[in-house]
Amino acid sequence: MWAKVGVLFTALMVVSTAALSAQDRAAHEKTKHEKALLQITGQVAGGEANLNREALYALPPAELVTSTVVTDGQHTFSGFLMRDLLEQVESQGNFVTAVALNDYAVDIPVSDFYHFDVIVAYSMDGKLLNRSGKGPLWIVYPRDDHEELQDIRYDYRWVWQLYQLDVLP
Ligand SMILES: Nc1nc2c(c(=O)[nH]1)N[C@H]1C(S)=C(S)[C@@H](COP(=O)(O)O)O[C@H]1N2
Ligand SMILES: [Mo]
Repeated sequence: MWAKVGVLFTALMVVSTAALSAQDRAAHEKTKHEKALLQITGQVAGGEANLNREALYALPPAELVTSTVVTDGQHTFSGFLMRDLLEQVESQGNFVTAVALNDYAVDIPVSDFYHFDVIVAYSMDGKLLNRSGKGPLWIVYPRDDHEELQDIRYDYRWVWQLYQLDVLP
């Protein structure tokens, strides 16, 4: 009797997994086990938040078409708004130190994220950003929409290979 139930359960599991495309199945498995892509520390709820890909994708999606100083022509970036992220973690800060995998770090005033639709991008032209490119996460300003953003003072805030935001008072 119990052996038969076991066989039935195994059969159901095979059927439900088979309903997913190979691609979705791989994405699902990866997301489940993936460690945090973005670490947020400092003036946030609980003092720290670690967000994996699944948590980042749960934020309202935002898209931005712009040229950059390091690529040719215009590109479509997908991600989420920096202000949505900071509100999600209940930020109380006025500055964030954005830290990259290559140890590059820069302080950015939080006011930037309210004056402009600055996004944290995880894909460019429909392709996920990876570490050998500017990924996994890249701070992207709506450079083409605002002349004042076409300035070196803003260029250095476009942190690529972003992995940590330290929220400062
Ligand atoms: N991770 C990371 N992001 C970075 C930098 C960097 O060295 N590392 N340089 C910054 C600076 S100074 C500028 S002007 C822009 C463009 O830099 P790049 O031409 O070196 O890509 O990216 C910014 N983001
Ligand atoms: Mo720079």
